[in-house]
Amino acid sequence: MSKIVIVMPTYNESENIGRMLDVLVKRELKGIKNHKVEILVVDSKSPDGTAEIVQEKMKKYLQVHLLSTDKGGLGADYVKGMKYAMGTMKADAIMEMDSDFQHDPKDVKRLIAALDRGVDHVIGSRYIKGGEIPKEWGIHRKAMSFFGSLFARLMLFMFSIHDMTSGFKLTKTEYLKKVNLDNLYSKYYAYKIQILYEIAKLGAKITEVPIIFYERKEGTSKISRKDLIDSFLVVVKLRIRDSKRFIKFGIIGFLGFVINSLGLEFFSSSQVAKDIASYFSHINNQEIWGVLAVPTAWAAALATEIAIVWNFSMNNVWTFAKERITNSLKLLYKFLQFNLTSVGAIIIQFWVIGMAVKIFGDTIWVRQIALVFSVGFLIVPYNYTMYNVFIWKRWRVPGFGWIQDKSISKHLKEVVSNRRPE
Ligand SMILES: Nc1nc2c(ncn2[C@@H]2O[C@H](COP(=O)(O)OP(=O)(O)O)[C@@H](O)[C@H]2O)c(=O)[nH]1
Ligand SMILES: [Mg+2]
Repeated sequence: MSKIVIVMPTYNESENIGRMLDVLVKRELKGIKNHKVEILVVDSKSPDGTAEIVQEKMKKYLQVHLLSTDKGGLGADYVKGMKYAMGTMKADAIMEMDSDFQHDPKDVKRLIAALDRGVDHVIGSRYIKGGEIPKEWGIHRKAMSFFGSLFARLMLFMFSIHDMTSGFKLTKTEYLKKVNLDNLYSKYYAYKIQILYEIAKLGAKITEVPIIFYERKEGTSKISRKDLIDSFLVVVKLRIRDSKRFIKFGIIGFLGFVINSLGLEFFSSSQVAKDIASYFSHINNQEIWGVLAVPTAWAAALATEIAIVWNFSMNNVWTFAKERITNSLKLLYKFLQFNLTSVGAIIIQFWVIGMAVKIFGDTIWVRQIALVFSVGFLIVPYNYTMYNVFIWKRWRVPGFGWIQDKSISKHLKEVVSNRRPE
């Protein structure tokens, strides 16, 4: 039997908290037999007497606990509650739930039932079939909530999660313990997005269960306009933090381009390129194959090969340092494989630059503009795909054409859509 702690933050919820604890303890928790469920109210010294009401209830209900904190923001206060629940209360799973009845206490058992199916993180979701946001919300608020969630999904490659900002959720502490709760980017509402993202990366199995998010009846909402900006920043920071690899890839690629460009100039006036091209001088006036007789086309191929060697070795020691190949036999094998995948790049350069000088004349401008064109539009997308799929094997390529980060996509598949019971 595992222990579940419902962490419930409150700030000025005297109109709600008493009734909420009654409903939970007297009605909802009674029906849950296979878990020990307790409630931890995290109150931030509400001036309206919320804590006193909780203390009253604690005399009657042994399952209710109170943690009084300074007001540090919803995220910061949740973190204090989670730590207390994991440490002092030894929780195996933590439920996050609002105290204002926007989350229906009846849904507690539905979230727990999802956990019992072997899931690590259950989201009470407003954006899957059966879920709802308040009908009373104006179009502005609806759009903001929906597009906010969509933005986070796209930026963080979490396409299969529909509700990124739900406040009603259940998480196994096994995963929460691995998240660095002291260094979250947000102290406010956006902490939710980060925790969800981090545990998805850790490999938690995630499920969404549809919930109806009701309109608040008593008290007032504490969410503010700055939470929108805060959420935006959290998503962007996470993206940048986890895109270091792409940035490194870009730097190596840029230097590779400079090498390619200098190499092209060097070889186009070299004897080597002329010698190779002279083998094909008899087909010089053929429309397509005549390009084989163009020395600059061969210069482009040679320069490309040098850039390829540069890219391979530098990406191996720097960009993909974690997956770095060190065994020398394997390195040789990979290098050959890499060259095989790069044949495409050499052929692209050969034809684009060769054709360009054939048509527009062999000047430095034509060569360099053709190089920029072929690298920018053809080589970069081609190479990055090849690297990730074949060489360092970071991507899998699902049927739909979306290319996702393997570490995340693996764990986001299971989206259970069970209809809400009446
Ligand atoms: N401890 C604590 N609780 C908070 C804070 N801000 C909001 N809450 C509680 O968190 C829950 C959700 O807040 P609410 O204002 O209803 O947000 P909304 O549902 O997005 O409008 C409610 O139970 C609030 O009382 C805070 O800074 N500290
Ligand atoms: Mg609310």
